[in-house]
Amino acid sequence: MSADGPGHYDVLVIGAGFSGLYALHRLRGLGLRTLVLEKAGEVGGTWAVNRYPGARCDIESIEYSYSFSEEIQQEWVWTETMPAQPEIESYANFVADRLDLRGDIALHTEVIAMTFDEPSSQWRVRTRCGQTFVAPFVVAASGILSVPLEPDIAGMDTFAGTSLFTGRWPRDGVDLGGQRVAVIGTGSTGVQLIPVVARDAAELVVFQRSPAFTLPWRVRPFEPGELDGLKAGYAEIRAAQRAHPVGAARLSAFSVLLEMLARPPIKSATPQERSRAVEEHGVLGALNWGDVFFDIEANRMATELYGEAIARIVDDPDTAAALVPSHPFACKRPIIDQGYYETFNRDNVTLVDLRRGGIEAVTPTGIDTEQGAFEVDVIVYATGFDAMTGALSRIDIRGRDGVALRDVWADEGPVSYLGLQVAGFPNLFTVQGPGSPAAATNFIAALEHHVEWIGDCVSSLRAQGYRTIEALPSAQEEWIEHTTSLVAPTVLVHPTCNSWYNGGNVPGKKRMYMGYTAGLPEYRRRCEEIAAGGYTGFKLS
Ligand code: N01
Repeated sequence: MSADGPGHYDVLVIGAGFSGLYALHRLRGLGLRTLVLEKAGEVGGTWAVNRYPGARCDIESIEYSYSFSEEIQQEWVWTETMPAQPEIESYANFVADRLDLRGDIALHTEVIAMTFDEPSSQWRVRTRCGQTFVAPFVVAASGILSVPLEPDIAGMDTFAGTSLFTGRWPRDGVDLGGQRVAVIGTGSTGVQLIPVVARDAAELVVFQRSPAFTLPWRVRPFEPGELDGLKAGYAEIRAAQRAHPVGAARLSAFSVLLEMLARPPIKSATPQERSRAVEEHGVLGALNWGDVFFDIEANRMATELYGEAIARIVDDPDTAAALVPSHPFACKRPIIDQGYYETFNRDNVTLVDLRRGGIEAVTPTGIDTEQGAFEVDVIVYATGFDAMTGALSRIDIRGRDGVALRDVWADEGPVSYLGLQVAGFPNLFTVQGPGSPAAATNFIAALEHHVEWIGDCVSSLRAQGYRTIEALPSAQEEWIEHTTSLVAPTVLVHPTCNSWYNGGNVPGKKRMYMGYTAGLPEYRRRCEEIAAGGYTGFKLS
């Protein structure tokens, strides 16, 4: 590791996931002595630990990949249209090797505290092993979905069988053959996991608190020569991505939603037109109306149709009814699946709709609910994440006057300026912080922009002799007003929606929509304008 004193660097990066890997490459390329601190024993971040069966990205591989290196995008070989977890993890390792990053990554190095020393304008960063690192700049590349949320169910630790958490699935896998398995949680993770577990396990009991809206999708291996053809046109593919609001111009979970916005309203459709939509296009046809995002009544009408579409797939009418969501469509992240509803026609699968009676406790032999007891050998918790702010809230981060970041976010909600900085925390950059487009876009496209903006900013400050940059409270306030005004007319903020987008999935977390929904091109334009204007909204000193 390159250092001019024990633990002294120009920039410290927290996390060696996709953001951290690119940050290291970019910052090093700018001549900055950079060290990445990673708590895990491997690179890849969220994609290295969410190893549950069925884990897969819902954006096409040729777009869910770094665009900054022509060599990397030409050399790496994707095998499927939408990549599965093992391939994404291998890709992260390939990039780390190809760019010779490992020498500047400290693995097994968990940051637990950091303090901004005002006289020296330096961050002092402490790790669990007791090391201290010092640098004027810190880039938090700690992930938006990197802190798994374990539910608070009585008796969880008394279970005598195997407890598994999708967010830290055993590296060597788990043989579920012949086992009675419970899955708790039916978000994106549960919806991917459930069809695969159903095929492997002797019995599967799905504990569902909120049914998902999910659209069927075909993932397939590339045909011979297909990937080469795509790679030959990579310049056009990347240009189209850059121009697209979600940073993915080909079909993805997000682009399906965007296309819906341009569709006619359900409210002016005739009953025949509505029925035909379901007959011809199933669950997608049920939801494919332009007014569902803005009009809660239209949303309810679409949900009713959605129920009809489910009933055409799921044989048992009770089970079909139990799979119909109660929250508005689109207030949670879109999900795409492979054979989710068909799974509930299997003899070895039981659905427990917790809206009819919740979980009371985990016992040594299984799960007790208000509807009865279920004996199982394995419990899988697919219960989500403390998203966006979770990773940094777990570090004791002290900015000006010793103020703790976790207290600011607890009191004011997940505030930030551009999702890049929080007022009162100079020289601390957040990659994909709250208020940035991350949550509703192709994360890789979004992170590339953030990393590049941060690198340019640090270089520019140093060239001009500035030591600190910090978001102004007034600019932060205006940004939050702007981001919240964008979603105010939509179902994204409906009170019945508890989602990681708004923090409603974490007990006690202050609710605030944490994304920027005007799209990546508009966001980029604003960030470039701010930089060109001498970093308007930031104080430089
Ligand atoms: O988490 P979630 P996730 N008792 O929060 C339930 C990304 N991702 O890991 O909704 C019973 O969506 C909870 O119920 P409720 C993607 O961005 C991407 O599935 O709170 N149930 C919900 O059903 C995604 O949005 C990919 O009522 C409990 C589930 O657990 C994000 O990760 C794949 C419970 C959590 O769903 C998060 O998805 C996977 C309890 N005590 C993930 N506590 C792809 O790229 C929670 N639940 C495709």
